[in-house]
Amino acid sequence: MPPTVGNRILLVGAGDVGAAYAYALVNQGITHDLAIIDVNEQKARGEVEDLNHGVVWAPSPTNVRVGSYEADSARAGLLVITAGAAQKPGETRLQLVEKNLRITGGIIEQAMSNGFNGIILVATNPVDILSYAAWKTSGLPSAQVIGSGTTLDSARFRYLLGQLYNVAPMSVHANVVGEHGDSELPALSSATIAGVPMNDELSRHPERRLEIEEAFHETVTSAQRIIAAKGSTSFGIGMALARITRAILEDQRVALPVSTLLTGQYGQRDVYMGTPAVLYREGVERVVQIPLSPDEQERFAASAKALHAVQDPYFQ
Ligand code: 6V0
Repeated sequence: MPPTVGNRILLVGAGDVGAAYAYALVNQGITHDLAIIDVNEQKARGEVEDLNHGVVWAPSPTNVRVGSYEADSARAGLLVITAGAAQKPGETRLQLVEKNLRITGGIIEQAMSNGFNGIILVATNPVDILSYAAWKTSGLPSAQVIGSGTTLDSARFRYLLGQLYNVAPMSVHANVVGEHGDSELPALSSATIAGVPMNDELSRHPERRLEIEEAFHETVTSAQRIIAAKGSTSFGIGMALARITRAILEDQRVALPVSTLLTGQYGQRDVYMGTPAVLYREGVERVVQIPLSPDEQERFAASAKALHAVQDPYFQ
C-alpha cells in the first residue's frame, strides 16, 4: 500500500540514529512528508539537504524538511523521538535515565501543546522507561505510545542464529523479550529455525545449546561493541524503526517485539517491556503473550523488577 495523506512523520533528533532512520524512510519510500527537528538546527538543516539529494532515486518522493512543533505537531501521524544523550562506552542504558527523561519530556510537552494526536514512537534510551514516561506525560492511550523495545535485539539474535544454522535471518523466528538492555532474555522455547522448533533442534543436538547461549550473549553485548568501534549504533536501529513505521502507517497488523504497556500479560503490569505486539494504523492493536518456559518466565519477571526499580521512584 503506498503512503497516503496523513502519513506525515515528525522526527525529533537528527543525530546518528535519527539520520539513519530518515535515510531508511527515504530509501524505502515510507512517507511522503518528513519534518525533522533538532536543538542543533545546523545538524537538522544539513541532514535535510543531504537526504533531499537522494530522493530522485527513491521508490517514491519524500518531502524532507526542517520542522517546527508549531507547524508540524497537529498534522503529524507519527512522532518519532531519537533525541537525547547516547550511551558512552561503559555506560548502561539505565544510567541515561535522568538526562533523557528531561529531554523527551520537553519534546512531548511541546508536541502535545501544539495539538499532536498521533502515535509516538520512542527510540531514546532507556527506551522502556522513556516510553512509559511518554505515555504518562502525553496523556495519550497506551496503544498510541510505543517504544522500539527489543525489535533491534531480536533482529540481532535472528541474524546470529541464521549464521549458526546457515539460513537467512528472515527464516529464523525468535523473539528477544523484556527490557531493551542487560536483563532481556531470548524466548527460545517458542523459536523456530526454518520452521523447525528450537526445542526439537536442541533435543536432537543438545551440544548446540552452548553456541546458542553464546549467540545470545553476543546479542546483548553488541551495542557496547559497536559503540566502542564506531561511536554509536545507527543502521540497525534506523532500519528497525523504519520497519515499525511501515507496520503502523501501512496498517499491516504484523507482530513486532516493541515496548508496550503490560496490563497483566506475563504477570506484569504498569511497565513498558519488549514483547510481540500487533501493530496497525492506530498503534498497538493487541499485545501478544508468547508462551514462556518456567525459566524464561522467571527471567522475564526479573527484567520487569529491574525496570520497576528505576522507574518507580519517578512515577509514584
Ligand atoms: P546523538 O548522535 O548524540 O544524537 C542525539 C541528537 O539529539 C543530537 O543531534 C542532539 O542535538 C539531539 N537533541 C538533544 N536534545 C534535544 C532536544 N531537546 N530536542 C531536539 N533534539 C535534541 O545520539 P544517537 O543518535 O546515537 O542516539 C540517540 C538515542 O537513541 C540515544 O538515547 C541512544 O541510546 C538511543 N538508541 C536507541 C536504540 C534502541 O534500540 N532503542 C539503539 C541505538 C541508540
